[in-house]
Amino acid sequence: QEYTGLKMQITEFGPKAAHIKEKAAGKKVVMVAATLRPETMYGQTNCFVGPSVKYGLYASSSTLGSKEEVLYLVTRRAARNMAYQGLLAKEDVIPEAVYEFTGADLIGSRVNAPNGVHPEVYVLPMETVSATKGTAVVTCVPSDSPDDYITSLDLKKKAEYYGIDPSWVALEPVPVLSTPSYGDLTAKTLVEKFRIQSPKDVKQLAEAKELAYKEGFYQGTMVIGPFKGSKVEDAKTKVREDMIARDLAFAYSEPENLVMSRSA
Ligand code: ZZB
Repeated sequence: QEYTGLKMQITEFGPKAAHIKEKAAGKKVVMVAATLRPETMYGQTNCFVGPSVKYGLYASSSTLGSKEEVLYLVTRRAARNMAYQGLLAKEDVIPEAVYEFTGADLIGSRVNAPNGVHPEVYVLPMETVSATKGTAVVTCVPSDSPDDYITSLDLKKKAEYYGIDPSWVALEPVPVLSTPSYGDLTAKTLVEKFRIQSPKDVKQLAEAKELAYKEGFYQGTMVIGPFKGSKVEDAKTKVREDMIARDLAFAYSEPENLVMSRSA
């Protein structure tokens, strides 16, 4: 699986993240979100972590020896894949974290949202984040991801239950691309069409995600950014290459799931 690793630098450590800031000792901390939709980054409204998922800080290879050292914030599993790809300071070893903590500690921190209309967003909890996919850091694009749309609604409705400030989840979905069937807020349209009520409606969400991927990719036209008016099919690679060239992101891949490749 070929992801784009989006570099979301922490600009402000949240109320429970003082200990992380301390251990980072003045180094930049960059949360790496794994995405398959680099063309949708204009519409980021939050960054999600799994509240009980374990994360760590790992020294990046890109800034080794320079004054501006960078620590990537990902799961240990992702760090291992990154080490093999030369993205960490030490290659071919089981990388050692500078420090480890759970996602809950990151809630309420602020991060850069590269390419985003909203240049900075808050980190929020997403219970359905998988610890064994990507980096377990997920950028929230409620215009085009049904999971992100319904999770944002749920967080808004139950802010107190989740222990978050309502202002952290105040950004509305931003139209990024338009499709003939679902308009310019594909995720909202699909969530309503499938009557999805909560992030726990996993079956309908899987179906909605599949449709959003297909329709967005094959029928979508960009309505924002330098490739406005282009087909998503054409814009996708261009946006990705541009982000990588500007050092906003890097290529991050994961080995195929063994069970899947065996049955394929
Ligand atoms: C931004 C984005 C915008 C995404 C969109 C999707 C969509 P997949 O297809 O199952 O491989 N993601 C990444 N890592 C995780 C994780 N550990 N747990 C839960 N979700 C995760 O999933 C890849 C997509 O799922 C990634 O691409 C990421 O969200 C999220 F408009 O990044 B995406 C129709 C989907 N639209």
